[in-house]
Amino acid sequence: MSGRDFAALLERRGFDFFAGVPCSLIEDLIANLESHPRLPYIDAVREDVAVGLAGGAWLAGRRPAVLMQNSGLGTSLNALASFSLMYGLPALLLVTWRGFGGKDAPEHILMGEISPGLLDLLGIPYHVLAGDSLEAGVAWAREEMDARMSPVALLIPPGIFYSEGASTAPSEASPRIAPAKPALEPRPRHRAEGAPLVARISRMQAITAAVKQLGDEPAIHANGYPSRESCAVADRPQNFYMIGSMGLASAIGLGVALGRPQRRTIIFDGDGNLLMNLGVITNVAALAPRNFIHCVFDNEAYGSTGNQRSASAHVRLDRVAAAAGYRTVAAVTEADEVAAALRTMLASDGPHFLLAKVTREQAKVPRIPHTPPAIRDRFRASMLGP
Ligand SMILES: Cc1ncc(C[n+]2csc(CCOP(=O)(O)OP(=O)(O)O)c2C)c(N)n1
Repeated sequence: MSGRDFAALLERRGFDFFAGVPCSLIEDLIANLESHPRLPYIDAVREDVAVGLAGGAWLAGRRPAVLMQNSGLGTSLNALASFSLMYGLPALLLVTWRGFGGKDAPEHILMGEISPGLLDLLGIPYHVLAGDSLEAGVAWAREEMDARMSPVALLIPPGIFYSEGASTAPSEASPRIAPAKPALEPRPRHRAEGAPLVARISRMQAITAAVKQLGDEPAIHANGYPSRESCAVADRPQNFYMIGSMGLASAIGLGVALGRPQRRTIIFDGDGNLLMNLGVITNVAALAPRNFIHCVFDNEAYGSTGNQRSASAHVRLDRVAAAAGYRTVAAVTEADEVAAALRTMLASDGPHFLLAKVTREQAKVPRIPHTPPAIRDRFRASMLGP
């Protein structure tokens, strides 16, 4: 089947949101989606980001599919285990099966051997696609993901899709670059121009100031204390609390924002969370969703695990966001500045980036009292209505 016909089949079955990282086995399908008049395809920077995007899109009412090579199953294990499976978020995983039958380039052999076993271990049901059962495979996946409220996979061996216009441009050998010498001395803070930002308020104070500006906007919270403190300040159905899936707040938020472009979407991120998947800001900047507001509570530490230092003491994340191409960027250190910046951002087109420097102080707040499915259901109801 051609990529175009397969895209049409997916559309007939109701799939309306696609995110992934390319594999040559589905080159034609991706080329078709990239230029499709109706079906959006997000070129995620990593497969776990695509899983986050798909989950966010489902929470916003879409029916998502994730495209990945089976090597990306390795990259997305934690996103699948502690996000899609834990919350119960339906998605179709289209996983190409490199290393199929033990015949492929060396880097694919082991992953090819263990791919079905990995899906079994995760408890993700799958079918192996065959040329004469594509229709039935997609129908099964659609039914199964809704019935189970879970991701399901279609493993795609080589030779299922033929190409209508594949590019065969040879990849250029990358130039050799000498590795930088590791820095042994602590580096000065914020070596870029301008005075350093000195944290004056706690994350709890910053979150309190931010939450007061919100109406019914959905807010996606990074795992750990950002979630816990925000829940203690104001537990709202529109709050999606990440319990695991560290690093995915911005990806999930991007999925929500793209899934419901008319609703402003806020991300309450941590510096450690953002650094874990920094590449996602290039997805945000490239797609430039106007309704996307990215707040980072930057304590220059992995606060939730004991305040181990993070790289953001040396790297101004707001400048990274500005360089990537966010529409507006602000960096603040006071509660009234948090409030004022967020007010402006809520009233204007984004994507916006708000860096709030905060101290490492941690409030004594309980864990999130809701189960993952309860967080999912009340959030989705707040997006779609009863
Ligand atoms: C993949 C993964 N690695 C490590 C952890 C442990 N962990 C949980 S929260 C956290 C720190 C998050 O730091 P940050 O986003 O800066 O938020 P903070 O707690 O400082 O507010 C870590 C390392 C995890 N949950 N998942």
